[in-house]
Amino acid sequence: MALQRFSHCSHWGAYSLLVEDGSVVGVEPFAGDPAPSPIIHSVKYWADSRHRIAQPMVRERWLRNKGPNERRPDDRFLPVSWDEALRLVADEIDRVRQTFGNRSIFAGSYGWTSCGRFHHASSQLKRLLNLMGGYTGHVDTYSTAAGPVILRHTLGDAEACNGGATTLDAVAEHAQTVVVFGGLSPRTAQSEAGGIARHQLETYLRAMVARGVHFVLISPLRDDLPEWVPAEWWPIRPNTDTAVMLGLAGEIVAAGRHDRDFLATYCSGADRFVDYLSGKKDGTLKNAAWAASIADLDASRLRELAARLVETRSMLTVGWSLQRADHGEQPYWAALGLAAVIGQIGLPGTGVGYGYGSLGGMGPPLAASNSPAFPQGSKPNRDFIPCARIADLLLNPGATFTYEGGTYVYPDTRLIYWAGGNPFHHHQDLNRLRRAWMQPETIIVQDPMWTATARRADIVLPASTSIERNDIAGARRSGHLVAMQQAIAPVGQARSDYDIMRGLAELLGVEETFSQGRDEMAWIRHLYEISRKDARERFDHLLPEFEEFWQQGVVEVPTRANFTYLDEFRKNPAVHPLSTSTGRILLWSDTLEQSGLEDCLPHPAWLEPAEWLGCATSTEMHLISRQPVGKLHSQLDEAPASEATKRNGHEQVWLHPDDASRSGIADGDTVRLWNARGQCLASAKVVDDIRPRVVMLPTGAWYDPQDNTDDALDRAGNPNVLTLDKGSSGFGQGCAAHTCLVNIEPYRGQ
Ligand SMILES: Nc1nc2c(c(=O)[nH]1)N[C@H]1C(S)=C(S)[C@@H](COP(=O)(O)OP(=O)(O)OC[C@H]3O[C@@H](n4cnc5c(=O)[nH]c(N)nc54)[C@H](O)[C@@H]3O)O[C@H]1N2
Ligand SMILES: Nc1nc2c(c(=O)[nH]1)N[C@H]1C(S)=C(S)[C@@H](COP(=O)(O)OP(=O)(O)OC[C@H]3O[C@@H](n4cnc5c(=O)[nH]c(N)nc54)[C@H](O)[C@@H]3O)O[C@H]1N2
Ligand SMILES: [Mo]
Repeated sequence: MALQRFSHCSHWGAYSLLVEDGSVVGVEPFAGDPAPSPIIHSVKYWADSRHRIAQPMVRERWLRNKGPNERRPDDRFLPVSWDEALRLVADEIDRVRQTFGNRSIFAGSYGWTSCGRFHHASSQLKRLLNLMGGYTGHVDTYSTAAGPVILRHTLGDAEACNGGATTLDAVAEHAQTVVVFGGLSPRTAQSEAGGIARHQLETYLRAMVARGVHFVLISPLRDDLPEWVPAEWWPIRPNTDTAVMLGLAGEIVAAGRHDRDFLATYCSGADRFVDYLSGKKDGTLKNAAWAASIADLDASRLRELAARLVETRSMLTVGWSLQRADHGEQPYWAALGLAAVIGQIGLPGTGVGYGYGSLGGMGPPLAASNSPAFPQGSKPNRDFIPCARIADLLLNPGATFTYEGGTYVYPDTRLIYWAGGNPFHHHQDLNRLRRAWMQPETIIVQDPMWTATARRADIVLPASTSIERNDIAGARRSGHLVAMQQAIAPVGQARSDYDIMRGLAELLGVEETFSQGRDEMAWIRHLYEISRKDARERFDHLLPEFEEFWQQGVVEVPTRANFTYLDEFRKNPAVHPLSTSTGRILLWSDTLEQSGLEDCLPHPAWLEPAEWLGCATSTEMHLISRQPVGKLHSQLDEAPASEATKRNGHEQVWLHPDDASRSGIADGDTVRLWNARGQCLASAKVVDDIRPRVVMLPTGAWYDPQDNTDDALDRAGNPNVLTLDKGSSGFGQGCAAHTCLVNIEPYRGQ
């Protein structure tokens, strides 16, 4: 049979799938992509993965005795027909909502699933459950929670950390100094939620390099900027950035070089913030020497940088990783405080921006017109948890928690339905999650793969992958819409997420409202037409007819280039106030003062994290569990791009030569990482480009514990057996994965 080409897209890029005899034989990047991700070549491994779920399955133990159970990954699963599986699921949804109420169904269902906007698994699930009276959901994400919560409060919205900050084209054109906290890394910029056709981070970085921008990289790892970017590297102690930001601000204030006009006109509470910096509040002067002692950096270079920040056009970039930590609100707020003291916010290419490069669409111009999204409908009940509080929810029904100034109660969860996410990859302290996971009566997982989560479900529904169905990609942080064409037949008995939900809707009596009578292609066309109409009406931008789009594969949508965040506010704060309590940037918060939280004070403040090198024993190391270079989270862990990053079947942990020799570890040794929460194996990679006393083990290896006990050794190297399951603070309740101390030693076992 002749070679066929299909347009397709994943979170890591747009490409053509080359298909022969029903199999994917090649993948070609979208011609318009200046830096395609190698991960596109992994997608063909979706089709013949040994992890595919062939047909619906039910845990035998649960069938015999429905209710809380141990959910051992080695329990027997029985194959059932789709009719039986859907009937079991529909009955459980109905039983739990009738007996315990809709809040006892947890369907936050966090996860990246596939990039198609129509078959988006959790949106499909939420649309169905909204028609059935609702569910308990989640707010914010694992990616960002502490950050957006504090920015909503202090800037009025979270735009500055969602892709709405000053665009990188403007930074490349205007900034003279760029201070990078965390990273501007093509590694993370490979991915974008909802797909990305053009990877542009390197283009902007090259433009900055060509203009001679002075870069300072403040990060425990040198490779957080490409090696071709000439930068000063300041190997900071993890989780101490807030002290550096406050110390820089304190130096500027002490030198009398702070922008008094900016602070008076655009900020509220600046005086009290300045009092904190000068030590009036707590007797400690926040200056370069103070910051250097906490962050273990050079005080004189901090002083020089403080001067440079006010003497040149300067931009502070703060990665998402910094707020995925204990007190993760603080570096975001402190960076805002520092930028306010410098006074360049709202001017072209300067000020502060968050999350550049954390995803591929963070920094490039945003789409201006509406992007396609499958409508979830409105949620009839308000119950929610902060995204990363899942184990707390299951372990503490009826307990209260605080969030964004309010106090709420954890519902009593009887049923979990998870579609398109892998909590046994993504959640912190997996042993704690394993214990919590025993509590619900029923757990349903919908995924193409036998993930660690699917193995711990009672009913397992095999979803097709995106290459086995049609869909559409396109998101706010993407300048394109991409036709995702079905390239191969569904594997085994897999069904699309829409077909599964539509089948359930039928059994639950809401099919007509759920489907609106549309099949897959009718929905995709419908979603495209909404975007097309908006582009035409609001931006005079003509997108082709649907047929032409579908044939063409990739089309461009209008975008907002050379954007300066807060320029209108800067020009006229009375006409364009912020949506904060005072209309200005909050450097002091009355709400936080009233709430009396000890872990989120009324002003940006240095607070010691629960675990950091400042409180470590002589052998403990700080673990950075960052995003993997060769895959997206746990997806396609077995494909070559991911396998290439492993050694001897283990994920590789990076450590400094000094630490390696002190611990008797040689490059390539199998090592054991452990702390009180768990232990895992990894292969040691000895590198110079990491701060001593820091180890880096990427996320994504498939959790593979030796047995089902608390001290089970995870053989794959999933860092979440080690990480801390704690909210960033009582305000943001964000994931604190980057706050974690571990021990490391050569592995002597078999
Ligand atoms: N230690 C530590 N932990 C972290 C982080 C960290 O920095 N450090 N980062 C966190 C962050 S930011 C995130 S976003 C999370 C990511 O965590 P997740 O989003 O849960 O990770 P994924 O592996 O992308 O899970 C997606 C799942 O969807 C399935 N899937 C793919 N396509 C489809 C489909 O079409 N339909 C259905 N139904 N399923 C599909 C995949 O097989 C996979 O099991 O991890 C978090 N965990
Ligand atoms: N290839 C690939 N790309 C991805 C993903 C993936 O799984 N694979 N996941 C995507 C997702 S969902 C997200 S949310 C983003 C996350 O994007 P980020 O949060 O930006 O990424 P991380 O890899 O967690 O961390 C980036 C760097 O932050 C540094 N860092 C960690 N802690 C600290 C600290 O306390 N201080 C300082 N100064 N630096 C610190 C580390 O050196 C690390 O290399 O990545 C996205 N991009
Ligand atoms: Mo994320």
